[in-house]
Amino acid sequence: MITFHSGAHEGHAPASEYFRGELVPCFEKPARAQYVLDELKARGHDIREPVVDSSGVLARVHSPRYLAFLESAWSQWIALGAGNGDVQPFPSVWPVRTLRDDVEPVNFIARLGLYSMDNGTPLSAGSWAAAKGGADSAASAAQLIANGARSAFCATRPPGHHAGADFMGGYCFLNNAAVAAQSLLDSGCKRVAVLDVDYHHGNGTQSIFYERSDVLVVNLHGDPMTEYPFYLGHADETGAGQGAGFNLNLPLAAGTDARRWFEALEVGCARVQAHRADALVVSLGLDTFEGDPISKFTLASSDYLRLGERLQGLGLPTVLVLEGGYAAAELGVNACNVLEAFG
Ligand code: SP5
Ligand code: ZN
Repeated sequence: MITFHSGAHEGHAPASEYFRGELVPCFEKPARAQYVLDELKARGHDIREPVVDSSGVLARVHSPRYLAFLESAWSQWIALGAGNGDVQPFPSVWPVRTLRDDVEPVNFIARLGLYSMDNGTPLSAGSWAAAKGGADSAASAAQLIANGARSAFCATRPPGHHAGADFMGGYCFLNNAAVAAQSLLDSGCKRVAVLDVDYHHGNGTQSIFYERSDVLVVNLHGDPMTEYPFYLGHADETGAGQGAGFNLNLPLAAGTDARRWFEALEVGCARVQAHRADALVVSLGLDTFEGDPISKFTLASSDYLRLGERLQGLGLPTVLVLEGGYAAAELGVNACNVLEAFG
């Protein structure tokens, strides 16, 4: 399968994130993509740098003020203090209910909070370039599909499915799956389906398309009552307005095993089939793996062969976009198992 990958990902390398109030090394680290690339090369896949500039489609998925902030965030941060280049900025205040989010404060940390859903999405010098390289990869994969290819893979990091129209979160800055879906529509598809199999609910993708009927969003994930992102991903979220009926959430208890997970996948696949989509985008999170350090499903490496086979069986032109998966050393085998079984 043709894979798009931007070398710019290496520039997104924050040192630490918060875990139970302490700073710990980041789970979402450059080695993840390196393991995937090494395995792709070992199995003879065709790996290409992105060829499409996603600026146009990004402006259709994200808000102008968020894109402007993100693009210049690191340079704004280092301009504020001589030593800031070696310090990670974290938000510490957020405009929750009753507070205003329509006025951008001048204070940098206050603006960072305005554009963040959590304090778990650290920035570093190359974050914008890395995220943009991922979005360019997603747009490139969509173009390949529009030109007749059956499938394409985006070996992207940082991931994207938690990023909403105007916020970052959950290690995500730009919503690569939404970029792929919107690009497919812009190149002539009438209906697209997004199937998100990451352990965590793809709140960003859901919210971006929540009031639209042209993009069906199906999510299979840890129950938000106990799992991140907590505040979205319940079964009663089915879409609104024109989008009523075009969102399906299949929350599963922490500890869910492969047997139960594949049963839920069948429900999701049936809904995708009923949408009569022209193309499919898969948010391929691999943090459903039994060895994942932050997640609680128990899929084995061989289960990703079964996943690839099932996705193939949908019979749709498909863009697969890498999302989470933090058992870094196994990430390459798990991702390549999906691609190989897809064929
Ligand atoms: C794309 C993606 O997978 N983002 C995930 C973001 C998760 N951020 C919250 C991490 C909380 C970790 N809690 C770990 C509990 C381990 N016992
Ligand atoms: Zn995840």
